Amino acid sequence: MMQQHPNYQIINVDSLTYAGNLENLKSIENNPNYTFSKTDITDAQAVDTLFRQGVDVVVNFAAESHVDRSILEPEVFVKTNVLGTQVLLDAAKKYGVTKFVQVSTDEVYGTLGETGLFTEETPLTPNSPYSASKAGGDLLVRAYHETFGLPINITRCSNNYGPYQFPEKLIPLIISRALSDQALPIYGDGLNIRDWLYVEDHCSAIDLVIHQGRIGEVYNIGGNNERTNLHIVKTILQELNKPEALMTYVKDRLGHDRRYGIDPTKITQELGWKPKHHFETGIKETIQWYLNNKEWWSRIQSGEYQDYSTKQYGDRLGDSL
Ligand code: TDX
Repeated sequence: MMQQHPNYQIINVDSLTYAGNLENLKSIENNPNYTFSKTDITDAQAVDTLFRQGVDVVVNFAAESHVDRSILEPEVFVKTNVLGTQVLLDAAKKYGVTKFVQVSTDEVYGTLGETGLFTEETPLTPNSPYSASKAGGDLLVRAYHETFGLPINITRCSNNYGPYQFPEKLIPLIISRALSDQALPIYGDGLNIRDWLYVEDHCSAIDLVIHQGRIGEVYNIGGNNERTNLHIVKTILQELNKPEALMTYVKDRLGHDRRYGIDPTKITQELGWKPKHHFETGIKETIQWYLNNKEWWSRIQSGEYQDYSTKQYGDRLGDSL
């Protein structure tokens, strides 16, 4: 955003839980148009103080986002993703923002069979505590538009990948574990399908929605890149020249959605969005980034993340953890 819109004043609000990392933003921390605020979006008073400075546009990226964690501890998902969204909506309403963009997920649509794609009209049928909490947030955003006329958009993207992704998500998890010759946990039969979207393509879509999205509309964002988990894991192993013997089939995720696939027709036709990155090159660049930034993810793989990792994979992988 700072490159695309050098005159914008950006306030970055983050409560810096386990996945937040100021190191990621070193390159802009001294830019006069950038401010960081360590604030929890569920803290209504602190949020009010921020909005009092004058805010035109809100883009709500703040969320607990990892499905496995929501199975272990659902409460914080409801708190941040539902209550936090409501706090932001109240402040946006009080101070009269010109646009509130809710960054959501295709997971609110539930799961697909072998055919069909998620459109903006697909009914919301979330299957995990995570996706249910995101759907709850989305419904509040919609309701503030219908009830109070708040100018909103909701975006629903497919699985993101790229640099700086926290190594609990499939792609960075597999890259980092493979590089350390650790067992690679494959849930169930490994044939679940996700629709992969390079993070910068997601960002360019959000930028378009901020500036050109029709008020009140939902936009699905996806790059038509459906792949099975096995395909992803084997591609990474091949690139890293590591043996497939590292692949370890483990107990399936509870309520594991089988397939996600986005129909991006609306954003493509209405706003002219097109992804720039092909999956085959995007995944190679991503692997290279993790190879070049081993220190970044090594530092993360300690402390709180280590505790979670033991809880999540301890029983599944036993001694091979
Ligand atoms: O160890 C693993 N083994 C495994 O087989 C992990 C972490 C995942 N998986 C499987 C589960 C999924 O089928 O890989 C697939 C991708 O898993 P995640 O990276 O956890 O992503 P997913 O559950 O699809 O959700 C992601 O996309 C939608 C994000 O985490 C969400 O925040 C986003 O809304």
